[in-house]
Amino acid sequence: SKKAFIFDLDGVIVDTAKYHFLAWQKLAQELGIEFTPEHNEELKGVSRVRSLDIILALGNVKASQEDKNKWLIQKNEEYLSYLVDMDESELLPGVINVLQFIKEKKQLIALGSASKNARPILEKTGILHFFDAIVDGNDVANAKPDPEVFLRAAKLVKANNKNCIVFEDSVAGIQAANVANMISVGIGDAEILHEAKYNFKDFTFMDFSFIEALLD
Ligand code: B16
Ligand code: MG
Repeated sequence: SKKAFIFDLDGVIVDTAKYHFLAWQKLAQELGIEFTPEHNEELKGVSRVRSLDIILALGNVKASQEDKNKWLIQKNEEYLSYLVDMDESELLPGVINVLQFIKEKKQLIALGSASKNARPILEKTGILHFFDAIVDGNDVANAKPDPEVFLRAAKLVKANNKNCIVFEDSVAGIQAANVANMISVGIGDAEILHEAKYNFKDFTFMDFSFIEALLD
């Protein structure tokens, strides 16, 4: 039977983490909160709403829901301003080759992202056509490490969970894949992502024989 390869977006397909960081940092600065690249690590794979709560907690800032809503819009507008000029050059190394190889092997490809901006990013980088299903932050109620995002993706492409392979750069995402009984593949720091079944620094370190071995 066919395998479904489920890709996380931010940190796996594109390096948008740097833009999220700049946008959050701008807001944090305005609120007088110190926000460093180390703090930003904790926001990987985490929803926009939860990210704001983490930042406000860093500065011990209590805020009304009205203020929070305003800041969420402000952050997203700043983030979107960085995406205006985005093109295929922002795809992470090896991504295109892996997508092409999976397609040549006639297997399934899905997106499982926490981001509400996923679709325009796939369009701008020219890879939308590779995807058989897209599940993003607009579709799920429960954020990673809850497996909802990956379970939905599997359902959409009609694949058994055990036939799904998840590529993730966040600890929460690896945990979500494991809870769903999917094959978890960490993309990034193997020490941080030690709960993953397999680890690769990036896709250029992943030989096609690795994918081939997963097929039957
Ligand atoms: P947005 P992923 C996640 O994407 C990011 O890792 C995380 O930093 C971000 O806060 C979240 O998307 C929400 O993004 O503000 O665009 O809805 O890694 O799950 O693809
Ligand atoms: Mg990610």
